[in-house]
Amino acid sequence: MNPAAPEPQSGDAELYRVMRTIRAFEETVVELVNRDEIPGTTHEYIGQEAVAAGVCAALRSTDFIASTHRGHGHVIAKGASVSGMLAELMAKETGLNRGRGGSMHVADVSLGVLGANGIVAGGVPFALGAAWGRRNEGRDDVAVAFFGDGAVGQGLLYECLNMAALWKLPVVFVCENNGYAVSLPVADAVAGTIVSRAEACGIPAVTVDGMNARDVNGAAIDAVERARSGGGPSFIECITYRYAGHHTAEPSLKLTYRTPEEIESWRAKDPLIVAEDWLSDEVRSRIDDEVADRIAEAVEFGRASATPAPETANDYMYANDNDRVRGVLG
Ligand SMILES: Cc1ncc(C[n+]2csc(CCOP(=O)(O)OP(=O)(O)O)c2C)c(N)n1
Ligand SMILES: [Mg+2]
Repeated sequence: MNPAAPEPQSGDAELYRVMRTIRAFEETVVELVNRDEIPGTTHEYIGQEAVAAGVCAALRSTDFIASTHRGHGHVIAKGASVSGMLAELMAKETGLNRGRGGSMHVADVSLGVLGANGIVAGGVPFALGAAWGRRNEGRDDVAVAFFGDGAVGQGLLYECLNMAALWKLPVVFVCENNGYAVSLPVADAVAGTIVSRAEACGIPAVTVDGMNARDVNGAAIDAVERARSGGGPSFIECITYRYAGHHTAEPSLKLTYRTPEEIESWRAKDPLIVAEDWLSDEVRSRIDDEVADRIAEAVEFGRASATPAPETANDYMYANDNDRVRGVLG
């Protein structure tokens, strides 16, 4: 613990535990992708952990989140089983979605996780729908829409900002501005500021240090409280950075859109290093050990699990309609 560090706050250990879990999970995922134990490519969340941890720490289990293609961190932070997630990515029957969803469609509706989403900005209307539905039921649950800076170029986001403001929906818009949409820098894609877009709809908007889980959490607590008490939507822009490529296949492409110096400069702001200052060495290493055990168990669980039987490939495609699907397809 750094003697010049700020006073400990309740929740610091939990924020650190969630971030360490996401980091360890993602590092393991990269290894398993490289060994072909996870099919396809995945989008790593490494570097952005403070956003998922800080936002989800402000939520209850009955609140909703709608995620993105870079969704593992959000799903873990909302409380999903790490073993179930890893098995899902390994396309195993024991996965959260029986191995059918994979990285970009992992979901756990029982925890309010409406799913990762392969369509840029595609999860945002899910959050609006969930918020609207819950409010109509007279409940005070809140829905968070996570999206990247790339979603700022999607018209769908503006339809959602407009509707959420008009209908005063209990939604928190969380923009993870990691500086790039694939290789396109934000400065070449977004005119003006990101928050001004929300402000144009009358939605209160703030920009926070997305590498600092306490800062993100503080903004999220305010926004969630506003939404829960009928005050309508809020918008949080989190300035963050991804250390890895856009996805696990990027290293083989040898892209040059960012310099090693730029990546290095963000390493000093690593959200885990920032949070290390808030905890004693003892607490930190206990959490590190617990997380390492949990991830090792998840790998064992995934490896020991069966892949879905080929004849079940069409199952779960339509609700309660598997016979029809089998009839049509074969
Ligand atoms: C509607 C749509 N357009 C294009 C793509 C291809 N695509 C996948 S990820 C991505 C960039 C997204 O950037 P951002 O929203 O900043 O998220 P980040 O990858 O930085 O987390 C694009 C263009 C897509 N998936 N969906
Ligand atoms: Mg981005």
